[in-house]
Amino acid sequence: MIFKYRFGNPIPTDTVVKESEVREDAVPFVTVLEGESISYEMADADIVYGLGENVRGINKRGWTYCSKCSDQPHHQEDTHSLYGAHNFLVVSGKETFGLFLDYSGVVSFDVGYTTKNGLVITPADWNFDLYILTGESVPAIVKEFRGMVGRSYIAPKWAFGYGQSRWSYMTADEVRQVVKKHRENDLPLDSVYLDIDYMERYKDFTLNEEAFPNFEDFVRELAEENIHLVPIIDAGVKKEDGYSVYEEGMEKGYFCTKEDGSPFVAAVWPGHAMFTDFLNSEAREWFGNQYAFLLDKGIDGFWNDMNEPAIFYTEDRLKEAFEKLDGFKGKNLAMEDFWALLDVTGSLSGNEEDYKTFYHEMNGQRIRHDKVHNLYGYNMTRAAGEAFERLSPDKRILMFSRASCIGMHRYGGIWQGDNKSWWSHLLMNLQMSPALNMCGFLYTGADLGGFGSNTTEELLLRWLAFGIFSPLMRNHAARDTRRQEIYEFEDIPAFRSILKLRYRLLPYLYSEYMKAALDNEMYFMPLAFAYPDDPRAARVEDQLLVGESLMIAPVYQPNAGGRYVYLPESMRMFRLKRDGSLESSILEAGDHYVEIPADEMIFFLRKGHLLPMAEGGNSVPEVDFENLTVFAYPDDGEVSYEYYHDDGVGKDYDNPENRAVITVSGDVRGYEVTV
Ligand code: MIG
Repeated sequence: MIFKYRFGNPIPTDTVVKESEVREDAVPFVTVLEGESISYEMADADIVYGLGENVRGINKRGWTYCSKCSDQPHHQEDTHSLYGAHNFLVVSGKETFGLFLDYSGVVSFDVGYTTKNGLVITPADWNFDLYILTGESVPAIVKEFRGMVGRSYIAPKWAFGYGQSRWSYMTADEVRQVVKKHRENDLPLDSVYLDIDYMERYKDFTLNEEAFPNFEDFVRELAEENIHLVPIIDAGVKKEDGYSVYEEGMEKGYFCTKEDGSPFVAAVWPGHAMFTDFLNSEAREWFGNQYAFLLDKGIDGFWNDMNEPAIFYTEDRLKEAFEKLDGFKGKNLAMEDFWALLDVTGSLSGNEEDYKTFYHEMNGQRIRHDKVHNLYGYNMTRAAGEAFERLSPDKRILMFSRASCIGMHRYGGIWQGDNKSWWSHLLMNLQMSPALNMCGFLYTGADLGGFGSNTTEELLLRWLAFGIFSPLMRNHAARDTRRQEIYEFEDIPAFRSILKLRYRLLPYLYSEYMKAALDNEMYFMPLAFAYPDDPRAARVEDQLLVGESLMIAPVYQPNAGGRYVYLPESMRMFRLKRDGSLESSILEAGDHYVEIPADEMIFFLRKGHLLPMAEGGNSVPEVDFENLTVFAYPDDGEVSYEYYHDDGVGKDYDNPENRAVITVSGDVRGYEVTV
């Protein structure tokens, strides 16, 4: 059941697509203190799931989170806000219910931080829709919520292949080298990402013709090798006379303005830049149309960056900073003064005050940015998604964004922003994944190996052993960090076998992804979602279910050599050896210490479930999705699996012919089947 309550006069977010009637009775479960907070008293054993992109564990208890899209390249355990704003959670325990705050402003969720059992939600103002959802189980509540916010974005099948990225591929030849080295080393690859360096001085929808000459031919040349080029698009539009996107946007009044109506300018990568008013539907349409510049050149995938929006500095703030700095000149700096001095420059980027100085024109209303902050990246990606429907109605286009808000999940996926080459961020990647799925974000993935800081071979191996299960599987690193392409490391065979396993698992992973998207199901699940009556399963923070058949237990610590795994029931364990062979054995329910050297990995097949596998290949088009080997762990007698399969490019998602049922019976051998 969905219970909807309206407070004040909410700014429309267009997040909810299935309308429910506004109720007037008391809100169930929670206590609403109008103008202050929404609260709930948890029982000791209650678990809180959800909140999408946030730090900490699968169970969100014990911290305060704040929905405020933020550029957080140095985030760690005590960070409150990341790139997305995802106001959906489920309380599971004494009482089980879902809660969603449909709201465009900043909101904090104190989940047992101030007091152990207090869940306190505090929106910045009192204009929002509050939804309470009930259902017979946590997954049922999630499904109800997902139905309410609409179908998740579906990526083209090639985008389930491995992608290589690095901020600083400066020329076409450098990209060619990346492709060549993967192919030479027998390493699968489907895409190479272009970061801001492909543009002419960081100008959106331009090309650096010198570094990337004859771009169309280059795109075609790579396509012949089954490689897709995926360029980045930044939110800020360079302010430069003669640059058509700037001039047109100015002429039409499509950029955000300051209070006095003059254009709002802030510095990001291109230098002084304008911010398209994505909340204005005309501006959105106009910006979306710009993607045609690259679509027309054969590009079929993009990533949207810097759309929180990130602001390095504004002129006003900079001026203020220089004035303050002047005050320090010639002064004998006491320690307090010294810290204050550091703070002057340290607070220039992403300054809270700057977000209160510009305005949007939304449905004929002028709205200050901070009231709608969390809708900005969402609507940039919506601009692209809506444009793709017009410009490429029959072909899927890859799109994922850095900033997001629920609602955006219909137009694109997300990557998890700037992480670090830290072991803790590998675990965070795992823990965040089901929370994102709950909020509708299925096409997700973190920068494998870590973006900032220097990675190590072992960290990259372990991260990939988890990453091969992520829909978005991309190795990405910042410029000035250690080279992170697989071929830069010593033990290429170990990487090769892990990567190739991804391509053997693709029929299953893609099928599970599609069913999750089409049926509003989870792709990554906490164990408790499938084993609700097992109190031990509820506390497992470092294992996940991947679709209906698999459980994973990645290694996320250095020099570990193995780990403890908890099995809620007997499962069939697969072990990938460095030569690519798979061994399997049956493990009983309970706790196991499993040895897992860094050049091997394990995963589990659940009892009563099937795993269809392909021969593999070095790119998605090379994978045969029709002649499969099916592995089983039959309970007793017959086991079936609903296999989703389509051409991976078109949009005929609901065709019943895309679903075939595979049924086998007998022992645990591999079966050959053709679908
Ligand atoms: O301020 O385009 O998260 O993936 O490599 C950094 C350069 C801007 C942030 C993105 C990252 C990308 C980088 N960008």
